[in-house]
Amino acid sequence: MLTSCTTETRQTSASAHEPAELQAGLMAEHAWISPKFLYDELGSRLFEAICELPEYYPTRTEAAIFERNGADIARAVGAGATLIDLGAGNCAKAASLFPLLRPRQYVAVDISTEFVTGAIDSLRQRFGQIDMRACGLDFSRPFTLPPEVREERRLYFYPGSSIGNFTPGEAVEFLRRVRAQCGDDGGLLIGIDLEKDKAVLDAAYDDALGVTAAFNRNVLRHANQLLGADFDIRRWRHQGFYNADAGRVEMHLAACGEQQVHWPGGGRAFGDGEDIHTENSYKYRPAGAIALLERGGFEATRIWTDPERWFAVIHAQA
Ligand code: AVI
Repeated sequence: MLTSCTTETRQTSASAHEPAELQAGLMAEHAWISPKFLYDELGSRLFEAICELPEYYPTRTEAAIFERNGADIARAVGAGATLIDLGAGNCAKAASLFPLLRPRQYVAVDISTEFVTGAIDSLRQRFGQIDMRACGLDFSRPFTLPPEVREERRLYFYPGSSIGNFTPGEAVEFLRRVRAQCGDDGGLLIGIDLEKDKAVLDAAYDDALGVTAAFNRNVLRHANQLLGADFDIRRWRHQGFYNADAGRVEMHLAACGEQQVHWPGGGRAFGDGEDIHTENSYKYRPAGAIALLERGGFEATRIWTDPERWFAVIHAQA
């Protein structure tokens, strides 16, 4: 695991156990690939494109909540914090809030170090007064922030409903890890997607242009690279749908015809229609979201939603 922060550009140190993790999922009775493998460089760019799609409401709905309630949110969280952006990507969301939140230090944390370091380099030119750090680490596992990160008033920022990509049990563990790195004066500003009509959710995760399909199928290209596998990407079909009983959107890749996939030291046969589960995206009711935060050791102080109550931004304190 890579846990150092830097102000210089450097290479991602992919974790050595990734091929083993991929292989274990592919060999499971119902094959699966962790959604973190969706985000190689191309996957991160495809996700940026998803956020522009008319069907994918979370990004614009969350942005509208920040736009409409900016002053109120800034009052609730207070200025001068150490803003720790989990899954920062291109850092655009946090940067748009700098004028409101006026952080003293900004720490952009992401599994993709190249992506986040490049973003920080250009932000530094615009916001010279904020101390900025890029930090490459996989926060889906236990993590420790390096000593350069200020301990005072840590405000964790976790927008975009990425918490929905954990199971509720994993989400609680994740929140507890954040809480442990928070200090008693810290807090969390989090975006959480809410339950809504199946038709809206189905369209958001299976868009007309096929961008989400490309994003999902790209995980096989990434698996080919990491594992030396020979998935024939054209022979896998995207599935993205709301499973109301489980309270989550699921993404799968279904085999088009029987096929044998090989990788050094292993392989697997897939039957026609057999699928690989690639992502869950849990949707919560407001009360469920607050309860989740409480189980994670936080107390929700404020909740802001859009008029249709499709999405919630919550401030929680340690
Ligand atoms: C990053 N995460 C919150 C997205 C979501 O909505 O679960 C990932 C995504 N998968 C398909 N479309 C977007």
